[in-house]
Amino acid sequence: MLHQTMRWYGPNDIVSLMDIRQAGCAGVVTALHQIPVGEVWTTEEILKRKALIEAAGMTWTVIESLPVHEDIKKRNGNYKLYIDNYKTSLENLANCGLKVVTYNFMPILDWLRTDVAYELPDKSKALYFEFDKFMVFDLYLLKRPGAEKEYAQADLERAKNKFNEMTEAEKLYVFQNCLLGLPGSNESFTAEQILAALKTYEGIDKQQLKENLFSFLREVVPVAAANGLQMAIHPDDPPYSVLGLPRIVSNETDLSEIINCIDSPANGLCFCTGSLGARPDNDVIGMIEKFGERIHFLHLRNTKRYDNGNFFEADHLDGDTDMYEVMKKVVQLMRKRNISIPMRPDHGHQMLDDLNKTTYPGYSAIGRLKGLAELRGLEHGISKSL
Ligand code: DNO
Repeated sequence: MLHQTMRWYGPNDIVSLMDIRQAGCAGVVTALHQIPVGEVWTTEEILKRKALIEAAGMTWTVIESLPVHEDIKKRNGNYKLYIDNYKTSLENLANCGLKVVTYNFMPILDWLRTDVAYELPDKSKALYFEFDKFMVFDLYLLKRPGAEKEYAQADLERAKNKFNEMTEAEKLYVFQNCLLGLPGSNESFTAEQILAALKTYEGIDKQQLKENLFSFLREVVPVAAANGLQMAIHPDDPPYSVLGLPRIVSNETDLSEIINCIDSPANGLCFCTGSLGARPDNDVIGMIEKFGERIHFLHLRNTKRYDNGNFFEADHLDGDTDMYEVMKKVVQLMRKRNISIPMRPDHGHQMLDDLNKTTYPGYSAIGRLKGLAELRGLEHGISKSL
């Protein structure tokens, strides 16, 4: 069976550990969000967090994320120090008995949505990425220098029409959503901060960023392997370039290159069906087959794609990714490898009582509980019938 978990943002999360346990989870996915990116995670802090989770009757199954400092992604500034710190954090995590470490290599921004409260017909709320609104943000609100050169003429026309039809309140809303900070923080970037950060990526193209990732992996994967840890890279979300930034973990070719860069079981994937599934040219089911041996953690989530790269987060069993086929492959994979892979229902709709609460976008309790229950039932049925 899958090892069922949910993400917990730590003691400040209004979703409690007991909520997570009541949802049926055996494990928790969390990170020490209070430690600034790049600093060492000390054994003391790791053990404190671990004890909290264990006192609630669960295990700390996956670290999500041990974040990678921007200097490492750019391979400049203090990157050597930050890589050393990363290695020390890995050793400390292993000494505390942890096993799976998720990270990503998205420049500046993690995941991105233009609407974090997109109302569905039943009045629940979902996350939505609308490409036209994103162009409005980029071209008219952020006013990124040179942005217009990166879009096709037809896109520019649509962005202009969209800008003209949006109210001031809608513009502000999109602006705020696109500037939301890292997961687990309540802070947002300012436009000035983003523009300044973008400048620091000038001259770093896709190939360069890939090389920087591979150099990072060549240093940290051996440390992970020696300490019995599994590294799991999370794909880009959305899985294509945004704000002119290179994105290098978006499709099958990217994943192959990453996996082949160091042939070690410690060099693995956080396989997110939601991120990868937002691209019509990604064969998500085929990718599970192809990369199965290196899948150390699963994010199960579904998206419904519209034209122009737009997508919203559908119910877990609905949307464009055939979750039945995904689950079948996963069950077969676990039997073949004779293991239980940790999974979490990634994101959920804001619904019922949660509509009156302020939660981290995508991480209210009830919608995720619903998604997890559906996925659990699906797995149960498939396991019995195979
Ligand atoms: C979004 C998450 C991502 C993920 C990181 C992993 O909800 O799946 O923010 O945690 O990209 O490093």
